[in-house]
Amino acid sequence: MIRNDWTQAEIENLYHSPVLDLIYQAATVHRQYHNPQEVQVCTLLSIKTGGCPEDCAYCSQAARYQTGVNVHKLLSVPEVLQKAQEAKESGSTRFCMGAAWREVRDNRDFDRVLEMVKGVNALGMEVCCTLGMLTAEQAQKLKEAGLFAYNHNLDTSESHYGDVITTRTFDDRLKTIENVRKSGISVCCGGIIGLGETDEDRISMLHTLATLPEHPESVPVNALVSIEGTPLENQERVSVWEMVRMIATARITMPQAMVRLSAGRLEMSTEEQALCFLAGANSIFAGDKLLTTPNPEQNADQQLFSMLNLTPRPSFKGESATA
Ligand code: SAM
Ligand code: DTB
Ligand code: SF4
Repeated sequence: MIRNDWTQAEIENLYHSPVLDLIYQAATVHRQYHNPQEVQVCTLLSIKTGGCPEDCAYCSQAARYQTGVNVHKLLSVPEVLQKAQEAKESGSTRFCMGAAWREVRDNRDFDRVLEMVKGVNALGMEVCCTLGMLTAEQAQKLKEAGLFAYNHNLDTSESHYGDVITTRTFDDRLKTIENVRKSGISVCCGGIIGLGETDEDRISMLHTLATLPEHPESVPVNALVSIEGTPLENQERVSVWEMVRMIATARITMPQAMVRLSAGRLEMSTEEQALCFLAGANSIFAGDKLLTTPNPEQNADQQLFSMLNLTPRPSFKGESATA
């Protein structure tokens, strides 16, 4: 049964259960709603890199921090379609384009992104974008161009939000998510752990997600990749048990969602990633780069899939491909 009325206390109880019980429960729910052998493979591409006016304390692309990121203006449509084709050939079924923007503006850059969306959709891939804040009208235009999903993370709890980002609010995030939802685009929304938040903050973020009128179709769980030059450069790396608790609690409270083991895989062993899949993760980012930081090589992921008997999930599963 899908519930949107989870209480904070219920989620807290789940999150703090003995970890092996939590994994067992999540694995059980996972098997009721998904084929546990199937893992979605997504590829990310940064289509516009760096120079962002926001102050997200974790981000390599905020202009105000000296991170050494290679700033790049918006890529051309053929460059992007070439990357999407390569991603498809290496087995990805979802292609996600990220831009270091605070929000979308109605200008020629947005028109170009709409062309990219049309082109990637025509390749038969699920096309996803993450471009910052969107109005309802912009969401509608993306939908008409064939956008399948939009990523916009809560990042952290409402109460920790102001310690991480001051240039926009938690409510701004919720508003964009609502605009995406209303347009009929699939919602991809999750967060990051390792930002100096408490367990209570993690539970509260999951509570916000699990009590949305409709759960996100996809919930990325990122471990902070600490970036030199940002205010969070010295944060300690999160342990696998913290990732497992987040993934398992997301899986139990939002059974139908794809739960994505997102940033942070490079530092994880095969065994640690296997625990995350057991706890209900069923999606990853593949390709040697996330947006600006490294990710496991294709060879390593092929070995991971073969070792754990995993198969890539087909695109548009349970959907009709929309044009
Ligand atoms: N600028 C847009 C925005 O902020 O919505 C889109 C791109 S932004 C890089 C997408 C998401 O990536 C962020 O919301 C955050 O959750 C995640 N992210 C960014 N930097 C990260 C890092 N260093 N470690 C983990 N996750 C990160
Ligand atoms: C998400 O939740 N994680 C991805 C994607 N959505 C856009 C981004 C991870 C970025 C990690 C840091 C970097 O490579 O810059
Ligand atoms: Fe800009 Fe997005 Fe990075 Fe924040 S997370 S600084 S909005 S690119």
